[in-house]
Amino acid sequence: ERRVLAPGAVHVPDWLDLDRQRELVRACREWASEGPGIRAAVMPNGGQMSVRSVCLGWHWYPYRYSRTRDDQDGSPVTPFPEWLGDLGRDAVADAYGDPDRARGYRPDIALINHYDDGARMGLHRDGDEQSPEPVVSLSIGAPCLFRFGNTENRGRPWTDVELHSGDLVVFGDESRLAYHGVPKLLPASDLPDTGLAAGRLNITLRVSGLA
Ligand code: MD5
Ligand code: FE
Repeated sequence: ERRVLAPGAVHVPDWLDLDRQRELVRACREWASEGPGIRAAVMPNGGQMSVRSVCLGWHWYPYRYSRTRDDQDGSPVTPFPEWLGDLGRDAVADAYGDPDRARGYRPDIALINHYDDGARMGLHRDGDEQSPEPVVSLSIGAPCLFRFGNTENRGRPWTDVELHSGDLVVFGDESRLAYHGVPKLLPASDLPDTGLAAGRLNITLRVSGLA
């Protein structure tokens, strides 16, 4: 099942089977424990983000990318693994129903965000990448309310969408620079056993366009 949210934005509910979700949870746990570990990024105004994040390939900190963890211990970022790029390519092919569209898709960044119960993400645009290629978003664990806005400003119109464990969303074309956010997590009942103890995991795959 594919739900087109807007031109270039496609939601595929339950795209990851349970084995894949468990594999990703295991991998994220490992990545989060490497080096200085998972962290809540600090914004230029001194505020701390409520999600905790870890990066592969390029390290994001508000609002730039680096090969080193410049807001932590300066150590090199964990490499982006080949298998994750393959998963991203499959995601784009399935969401757009067009293998040709995905053939050249080579993500080199993964941003892994963990939301605990009170965490949220305000409306923003993902504009630090230099490439117009799509962002692949994978959700695991507790469901959330995802707010998909417009490309002009943080205000209406927006569309609220529930994202559940296993869901895929691909944001490309006109939707690549749309405002979006996560106002809240939703009550988690009858969750599949992914191995995630609590909260929500979101993995985004991106093309940096950086050398
Ligand atoms: C999340 N994460 O559900 C979202 C999924 C982030 C973030 O927003 O920056 O880590 S990514 C949603 C996204 C990416 C790129 C473009 C658009 C949405 N969009 O145009 O709506 O935790
Ligand atoms: Fe974002």
